Amino acid sequence: MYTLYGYPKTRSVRVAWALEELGLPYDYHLINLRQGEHFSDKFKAINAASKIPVLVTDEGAISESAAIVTFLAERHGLQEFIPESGSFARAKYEEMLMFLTNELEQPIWNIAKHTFALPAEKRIADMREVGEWEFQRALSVFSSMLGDNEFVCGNMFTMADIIAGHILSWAKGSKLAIPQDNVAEYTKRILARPAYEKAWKNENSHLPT
Ligand SMILES: N[C@@H](CCC(=O)N[C@@H](CS)C(=O)NCC(=O)O)C(=O)O
Repeated sequence: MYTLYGYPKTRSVRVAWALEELGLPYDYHLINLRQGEHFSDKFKAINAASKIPVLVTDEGAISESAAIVTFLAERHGLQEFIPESGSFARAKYEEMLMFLTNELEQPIWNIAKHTFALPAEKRIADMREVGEWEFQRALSVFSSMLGDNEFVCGNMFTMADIIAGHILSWAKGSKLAIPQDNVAEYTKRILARPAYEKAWKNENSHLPT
């Protein structure tokens, strides 16, 4: 049985979503970011980076959301959720994952860091404008990569759609515009998946009342 360490409205929903898509049971362990629980020695022993998500398996702990969802699809996907290892389609999947996490996500993360995540004295107010500009630049690249495809890797739903869907939902939550019709429609389509709703509802249900 897997244990997911996470907190609502963070990247841990990516892993919860992947687990739900695969129909895998899992324990959910809330790491209370608001109370600084991620800096505890107990959690640092699980992830030295003090970050969530972390998936604890029988063989050890895995961090980095894109790596975790890829691992889950490799192990449990049964020819779905990820193109075959060594195929050209798999290279395009990896390309998409790298693009998403290195290019599309970073401007949103920068905005978040300079709005609330960094200590107040390290924040630069102008980063919002820089982030918006960088995000739009990456978003138009994403729009041409997506084209008329149903999913980011063509006609098969993959774990890259989970990463893309979460980033786009995060962008919307950060009030960033999504002017391209194909991306706006894709976002709606992906976020309507029942597994996504199950995932965030489960995370929310662990919040202290
Ligand atoms: N690249 C990592 C990023 C993980 C990350 O930054 N997680 C945030 C929550 S979304 C976190 O734990 N922040 C706590 C902190 O930075 O102190 C991933 O995709 O898993």
